[in-house]
Amino acid sequence: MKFYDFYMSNAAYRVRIALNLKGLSVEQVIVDLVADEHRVPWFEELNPQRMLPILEDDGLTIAQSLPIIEYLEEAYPEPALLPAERGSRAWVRSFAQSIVSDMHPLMGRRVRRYLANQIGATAEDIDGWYRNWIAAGLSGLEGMLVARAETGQFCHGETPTIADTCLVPQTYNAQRFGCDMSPYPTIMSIVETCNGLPAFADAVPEKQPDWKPMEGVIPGQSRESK
Ligand SMILES: N[C@@H](CCC(=O)N[C@@H](CS)C(=O)NCC(=O)O)C(=O)O
Repeated sequence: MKFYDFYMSNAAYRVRIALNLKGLSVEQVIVDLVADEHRVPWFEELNPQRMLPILEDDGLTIAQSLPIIEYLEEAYPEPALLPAERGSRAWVRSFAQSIVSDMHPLMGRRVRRYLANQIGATAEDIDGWYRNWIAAGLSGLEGMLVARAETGQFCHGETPTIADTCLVPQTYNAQRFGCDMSPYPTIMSIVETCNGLPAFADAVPEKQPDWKPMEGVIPGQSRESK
């Protein structure tokens, strides 16, 4: 299995967690998004959407983090990352989709780049944009967790599911941008439990071989110096 990865990619981070939970090793191919390596011909041929992550397995090329994780779930069912009961499976998928489809697309690097370069948004404007969508998304997720009897140490019950593989990277990102996480105690308790597991801890950007201090809100502007 070949996995096209970049330490800073939130979507790739989800897949790294799933691979670790399933104990799968991959040949990691680093595609440096900051250096625009996803916009070179060989990568565009691999993924015309010009996005990470990509998994290659068994002659297949799979794009999109959730379909990749669902593929791993079908190909390598143990340990299960989806609950057995179909209503619970639907809930886990809907929680994951709330992050992957509703939150993350509003915050990506290309969106921030467009806001800065095409709309003329300042760093402050972009910070405000980011915080607004993080707060809208996380408060909805907190509500989903609080409302549900099945919420346990993890988003669903007492073992990690696909919901956790999406939640942890999204909160990592929010913390990286200095968002106030105090309104989300249930989320933060789950995240702490997850990060106590090697599968999650080993997937963090800082532990990746290509890690370097991250860029900030506007590409080219480092937040680490702040
Ligand atoms: N829905 C996609 C999102 C993929 C995505 O946003 N990838 C980002 C990195 S996290 C990317 O490759 N961005 C390239 C760019 O912004 O130009 C997934 O879940 O895989």
